[in-house]
This record gives sequence, C-alpha cells and structure tokens, in this order.
Amino acid sequence: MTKRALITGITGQDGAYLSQFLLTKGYEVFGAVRRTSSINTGRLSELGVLDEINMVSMDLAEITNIQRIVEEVEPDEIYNLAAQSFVQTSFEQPIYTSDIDAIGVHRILETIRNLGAKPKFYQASSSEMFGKAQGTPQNEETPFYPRSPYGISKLYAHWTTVNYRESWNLHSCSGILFNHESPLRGIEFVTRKISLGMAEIAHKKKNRISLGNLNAERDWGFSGDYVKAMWMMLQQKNPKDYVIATGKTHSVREFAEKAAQAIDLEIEWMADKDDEVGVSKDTGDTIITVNKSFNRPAEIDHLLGDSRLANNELGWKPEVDFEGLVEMMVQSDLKRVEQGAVWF
Ligand code: NAP
Ligand code: F7E
Repeated sequence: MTKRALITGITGQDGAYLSQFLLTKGYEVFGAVRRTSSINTGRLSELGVLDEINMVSMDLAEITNIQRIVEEVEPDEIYNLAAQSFVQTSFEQPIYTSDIDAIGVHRILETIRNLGAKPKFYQASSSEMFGKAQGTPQNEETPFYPRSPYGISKLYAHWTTVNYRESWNLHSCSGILFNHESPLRGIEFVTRKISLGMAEIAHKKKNRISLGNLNAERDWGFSGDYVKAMWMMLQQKNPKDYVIATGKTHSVREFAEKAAQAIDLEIEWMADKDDEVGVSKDTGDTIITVNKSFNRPAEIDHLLGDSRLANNELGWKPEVDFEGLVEMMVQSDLKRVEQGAVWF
C-alpha cells in the first residue's frame, strides 16, 4: 500500500529535498504550509516536485488546526521540519520561537497521542542543543548546553519527543542534525549569504560581503544527504535518536576563502581599525568586511559531530564533502545571478 507522509516546513530547504526523496520512494506526500501573505513554493518548483505534493494549510501555533489536518490526512509518517529556524532571530523573538519550535512540537505529539492509529514521528532536532559543547566531537551521549532561545526551544522539543516515546510508546525520534546547507538554503544563513555574495561579486552586482564572527566553526554537510537519514530513522523497528554530521569542521573564514576560490579570487586577511578585512590578492579590492551587528549575544564557537552510531545502525553516511558543498552552492548562485533568477 502507498505510504503517506505529512511534512511540516515543506516550503523550507529540507522540506524540498525530503519531499523529492520520498516521492522517489513512492510515497504520497502531503505538505503542511502556514498561511502567509505570499506562500513560498520556489524551492519545490526548483526541484520540480511542486505539482506532486498535496498542500494542506497548517500552522504549528494552532492545535485545532493540527488535529484536523492530521485526522484528515491519516499519515503513516510525520516529519516535523517546521520551525523559526534562524538562531539570530530567536534572540529578538524568543517567545514566538519557543511557541513554534517547542510548544508547537508538543501540540503535534499530543495530537498523535490522542489518535487511534498513530503515525511515526520525526523531530528536527539540532546541534544547537550542544551549544557550548561539553565534549568534542559531539555524539548522542554528549550533554546539552544550548546558547540561544532557538537551541533551548529545540531542546524542549527533543526531550518531549523522547518522553512521548517512553511514556506513550509512540514511534517518535529525533535527528540531531548538524548544519546542513544547499543551493536552496535561505539567504540569511552564512553559507548562502557568502555563496550568493560571491556570485554577485563575480557578476559585478556588488563589491563586498559583510559578515559577523569569521572564526565560528561548524560541521557543514549537504541537506540532500541529511534528509535521507530522517527517512532511515523512521524505518527502524525501534525508534532512537541519532546525530547526523560529516565529522569535519570549518570556520566561516574558510568557507569564505573556498567560495572566493570558486570565482577565482584569493583572499588575504588584513587588520583594519579594530577588526579585519578580506582583500583580493590580485586586485587589492576589499571583498569581506566585518560588521559586529551580526554577532550573537551568546555565540557557539565550535561544533563537530560524531555520527558513527547512524553509520553503524542506519548505514548512513554523507556523500558531499565541504569542498563539494561550497562549489555546488557558488555554481548554483552564479547561474541564478546570470539569469536574474535569485528569488530567495
Ligand atoms: P527552513 O528552510 O527555515 O524552513 C523552515 C520551515 O518551517 C519553512 O517551511 C517555514 O514556512 C516553516 N514554518 C515556520 N514557522 C511555521 C509555523 N508557525 N507553522 C508552520 N510552518 C512554519 O529550515 P530548514 O533548514 O529546512 O530546517 C528544517 C528543520 O530542521 C527546522 O526545524 C530547523 O530548525 C531544523 N534544523 C535545521 C538545520 C540546518 O542546518 N538546516 C540543522 C538542524 C536542525 P515559511 O516558508 O512559511 O516560512
Ligand atoms: O550561522 C556565524 C554565526 O546563521 C553559522 C540553522 O540551520 O544551523 C543553523 O544555525 C555561524 C554562526 O547558522 C555571519 O555567528 C558569521 O556562528 O548560518 P548560521 P547557525 O546559527 O549555525 C543549526 C544547526 C540550526 O539548527 C539552525 O536552524 O556563522 N556568522 N557571520 C554569521 N551568521 C549569519 N547568519 N550571518 C553572518 O553574516
């Protein structure tokens, strides 16, 4: 029988790749979108899957809405990818962030608990929960120490997912995913800000990119690889939580250097007043400036994931490495800028 998946956050980066993946697996895909002034289906169109998805209207803020949709759709699997996912914004909108990212998840789990036939549930947990990391590399045993309202909200959702598994026997699990990026990444995140910025510099649409903390280090993978792990987790007989990461970490500075190389620029870092700038070795033009307004009230300096458990038990491993990811993102943005087709 055809399986039904309900994906919240279908209009986001992971929602697009996951729906594409589940469609290739023969699933009937239902995508939950929230009502906004202009619904953003660009990513689904870009992957060519928009017409194959059954769109339903659902906001994580509204429990009656969640109940009605879940009862109507009768999914076999629910993938909860919806969230206010930008860490910086969570410092400005902490209450909203926790309403969606923490209580929103509780609303879905309560809905499932009250159903007769209970769908399996995947929760999009995050390496932000490790925050000020209490050990390196971080795995399923590493204690959590979140450093933002986003991380705290995700931790609440994470433990709620665990608790509903233990208390009510739900097939619910959390993927603790480290940063994953792609050409479909939102432009507010640093990797896409850099890849798009470099493409615009190459096409002479802008001169420089302004960044915050150049020394922050992240374990960056490819979203297309990570959504497969979500599905693998829900196919396990016994639900469990897994760390998903590449096992390599790089700084924002290194990401910028690699992205510059993709447009044939070599960056040299120089002191400038009380900060530094990234200058083209060839032309002497300033390409990167530092703007402290992008710094966070509490930063996470270093993240590095250990996904050996997922490798051993799920057979999951990433296929795209750091160099491949940067190249893929810059090339995609070069094409978009050339075609005047940058839309998110
Ligand atoms: P994203 O591109 O920001 O997508 C977030 C999605 O959530 C969008 O579709 C958004 O809809 C939707 N959404 C926001 N508020 C909502 C609400 N109140 N009700 C219903 N839907 C709502 O995020 P992503 O990068 O694909 O990440 C997917 C999930 O994984 C998120 O939960 C994120 O926190 C988590 N995560 C991401 C990473 C990563 O590195 N990407 C790592 C770990 C965990 P609109 O289009 O209407 O805004
Ligand atoms: O920042 C630094 C910034 O916003 C990465 C989300 O998907 O991954 C993501 O959260 C680092 C931080 O992602 C700029 O200070 C420097 O240290 O790309 P980001 P994030 O905060 O790591 C986790 C796993 C999630 O779960 C989240 O949903 O880069 N940084 N300069 C900058 N960051 C931004 N955004 N902009 C800058 O100009």
